[in-house]
Amino acid sequence: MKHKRSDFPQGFQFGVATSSYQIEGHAQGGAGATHWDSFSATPGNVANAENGDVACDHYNRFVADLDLIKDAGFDAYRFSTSWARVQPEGRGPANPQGLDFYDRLTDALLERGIKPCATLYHWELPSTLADLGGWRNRDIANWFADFTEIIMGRIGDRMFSVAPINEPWCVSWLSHFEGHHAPGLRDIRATARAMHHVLLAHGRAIEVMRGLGMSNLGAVFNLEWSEPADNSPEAQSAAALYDGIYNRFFLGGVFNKAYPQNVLEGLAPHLPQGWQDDFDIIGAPVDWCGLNYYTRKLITHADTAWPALKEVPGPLPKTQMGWEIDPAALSRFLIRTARDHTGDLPIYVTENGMASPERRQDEDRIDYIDRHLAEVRRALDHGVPVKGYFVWSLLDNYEWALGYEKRFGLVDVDFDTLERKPKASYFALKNALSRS
Ligand code: IFM
Repeated sequence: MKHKRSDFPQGFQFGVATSSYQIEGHAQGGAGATHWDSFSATPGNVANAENGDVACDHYNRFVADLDLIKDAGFDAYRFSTSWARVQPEGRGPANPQGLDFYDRLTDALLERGIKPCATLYHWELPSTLADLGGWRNRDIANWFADFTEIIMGRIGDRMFSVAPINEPWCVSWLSHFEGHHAPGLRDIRATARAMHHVLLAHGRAIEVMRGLGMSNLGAVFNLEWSEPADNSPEAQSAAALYDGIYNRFFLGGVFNKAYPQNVLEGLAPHLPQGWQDDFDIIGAPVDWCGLNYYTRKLITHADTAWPALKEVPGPLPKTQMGWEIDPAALSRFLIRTARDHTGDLPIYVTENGMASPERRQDEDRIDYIDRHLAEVRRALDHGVPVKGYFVWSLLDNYEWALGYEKRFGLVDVDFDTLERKPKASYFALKNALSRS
């Protein structure tokens, strides 16, 4: 790896990220059913109908996993808390085993000198709440606030940072418009409601955590750079709309208290009544902004109903996911986000990494990370207050609808034996973090 720790400012945080359903093993410890359990049990939704029942069995093996984080020299660990593990019915009584698990995880991180960075929700909605309409139901903002109070009432005193929701675009658009993730809907009214309610729930969780006296609260967005596939005005406006739906809707709601006009042209009729009155909750001040970045898309016009756009295959080298590798878009995003949305607020790259079939000598991943770190440095040179970079992911894990085949880990997991084996990228980062 070309980069080393001392290439970055003093105090810059290097971390790894994971999420609960993708690694813990959901079928243990008294966790309730989630919409990912039923989505994956439905033929055709998930590769090989795989689910998160066992995953990496992190629930039982977290001590060894945290040792891996420490041994590599990472400063921070970004994990998520499973709503259904904490409240199996989504509302009502907490599961003591679930709370104990996150309590022990937190203490084990602190004992190792690793900063705990929690995300409250990373996609496994309790089934009972899905039955009530899930993200389509405005009440979810209050259910989520109650969950926040319970879990952060237990571990909030020891968090370095907390963000309520991972990737609002995935929670809403990918899951309710494209149907690729649970609950697998393809309905524009459901989508519009989910897009708005996910931000409302974010705002309510921030309110609750402020009430608990917590600080260093943020929001995490996934961004995709949108490039017109050609010079035609149709492609340009399709790309601008893709950018609006994917990126600017969520950043705009939280940081500018407004949704982009080009998105409202198609979405406004489907938004819940009175949405304009929710921005004081949605836009409650946060302390940092997290960006998850992986790829770009080439976009052009499509002869369909709104949004009338489609992706076009691009020429750049691709990862195991089929995603084009475009590091330069990361610095463009960091610079643009600070300019248009966040100003002087700290920005973290909360996820970046690649899926690769290479299970030992993953030189492709080392190169991917190196090239993206170069873009973080470029943004720093432009004066963007980037404060940290998290690799997705520590372990190979459950890649949602794609099952266990797509491997994002710095550490290989044999899903038959659950044995962990650090890859070349793990050692390259360990070496980079120790060099000054
Ligand atoms: O695995 C996911 C993660 O759950 C959220 N961000 C993107 C990753 C890779 O697809």
